[in-house]
Amino acid sequence: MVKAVTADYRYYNELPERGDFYREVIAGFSQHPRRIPPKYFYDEEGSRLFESICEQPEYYPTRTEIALLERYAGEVGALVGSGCYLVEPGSGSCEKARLLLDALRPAAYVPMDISCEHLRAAAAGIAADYPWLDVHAVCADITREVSLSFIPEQAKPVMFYPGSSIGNFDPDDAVEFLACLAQIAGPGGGLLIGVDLKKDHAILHDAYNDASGVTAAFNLNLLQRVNRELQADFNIDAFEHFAAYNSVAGRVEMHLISTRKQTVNIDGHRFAFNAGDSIHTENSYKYTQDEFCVLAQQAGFASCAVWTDADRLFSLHFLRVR
Ligand code: AVI
Repeated sequence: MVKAVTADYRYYNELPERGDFYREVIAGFSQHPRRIPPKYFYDEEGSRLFESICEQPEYYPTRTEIALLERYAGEVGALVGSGCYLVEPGSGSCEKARLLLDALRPAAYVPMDISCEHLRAAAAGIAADYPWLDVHAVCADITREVSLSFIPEQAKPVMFYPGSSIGNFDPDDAVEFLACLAQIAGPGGGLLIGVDLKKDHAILHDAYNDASGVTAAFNLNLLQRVNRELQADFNIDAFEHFAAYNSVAGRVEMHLISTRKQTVNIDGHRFAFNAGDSIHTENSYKYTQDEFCVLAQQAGFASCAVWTDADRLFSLHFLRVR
């Protein structure tokens, strides 16, 4: 059945009634160094800033991955076959899925994101532009268990996880998360995933310290979000963005550094900072092609194909559940 040409899509909200934000910030502030999970970057303003990061000349991952998707969508389509359920956890603006839809001709597209308004707008755009496609938008925290009971049992889902967001998990958690994707995909299902590669440290440094200061604004917006949503009184001017490659751990680390001695109040909890104290806001692990294949194998996937750009900045892997 052909669907009518309307911005028509199905919407499911799987977020808990009372968000986990408060609990996770207070718990993260009891650790040393203090930390806030990176998934909380993506409120409306954070999602907007992230899209702007992706357009910065220093931030090579987005344009490199897009070029790979444009170039190899046909090869991916030949591996996947038509009629799959294309499931995209952390779909953001859904722009990268657009590069696959004509080559894959999936039966349904399932964007999933924690940022509900952003998700709804992106899903409506896809539904309007691809009237032949079933769109099921799921607002969820993808780091928690999510039920996708509307996917028929005979469908072989193909998970799509671009952007190297897998790098934002610590390796053990990455294996656990990939294992969840394997479970949703089921035996014979697939995973198309973008993975940022290890490279010259100067390229990495610049990518997370763009000259226009967009990454710094993205990092600092986290404190603005805590102020807005958790009745906190962070003085944003008293923290600064810090990002550097840690070559021992193989990751770019982002921190917010207190520039002075100060006390911050979050909904009645008081937290003291000395000058130089850090809030660790993100890790972005980089992998060699082989390191990532080992990780994916531990999660139950077998590698089918890997594409990289000529400068070996970024990789796109297609894997099947064993
Ligand atoms: C979403 N994620 C893959 C980005 C990254 O590169 O780790 C988030 C980001 N943080 C700073 N710039 C981009």
